[in-house]
Amino acid sequence: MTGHEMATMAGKGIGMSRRRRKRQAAEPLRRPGWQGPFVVAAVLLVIGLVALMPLVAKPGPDRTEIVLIARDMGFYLDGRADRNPRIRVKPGSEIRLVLRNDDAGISHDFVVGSLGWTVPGIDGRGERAVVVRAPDRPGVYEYTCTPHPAMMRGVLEVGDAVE
Ligand SMILES: [Cu+2]
Repeated sequence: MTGHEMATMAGKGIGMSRRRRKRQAAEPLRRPGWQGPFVVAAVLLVIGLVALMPLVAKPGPDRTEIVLIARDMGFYLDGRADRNPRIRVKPGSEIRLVLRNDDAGISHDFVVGSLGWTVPGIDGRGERAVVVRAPDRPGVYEYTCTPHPAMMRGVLEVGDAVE
């Protein structure tokens, strides 16, 4: 290696490190200019998503769904075998009440008269839903099917003992 080559390499080395120093010196000046708004936007986005979560998630802890099946002149909870079951709901909870009629050729509805809840009649097979809100205080109410009140009636219980 000649003295000239060594001098050239040393020169390049100095040149590189000088450029690096220059870049490092420039960064702190540039950072607050363009990165600040992105950080603020990211924080706002996270806050927004967290705030929207209760609206997006449903049914939440206070929104439940009850699926009632009208079959063979009786009411059944979806997946349960007991006829005209005691239906339990939490005080103040919002309930999506679904009535499914499995009796072809027979009309059924679902009414809790004292609460003003009505899933309108379904003529033959089909499904209908209404959203209702349970009373804030515990209590016991009767439900019926308007065309068949003798055979299709049961008790709706509003109480805290509902898990
Ligand atoms: Cu009926």
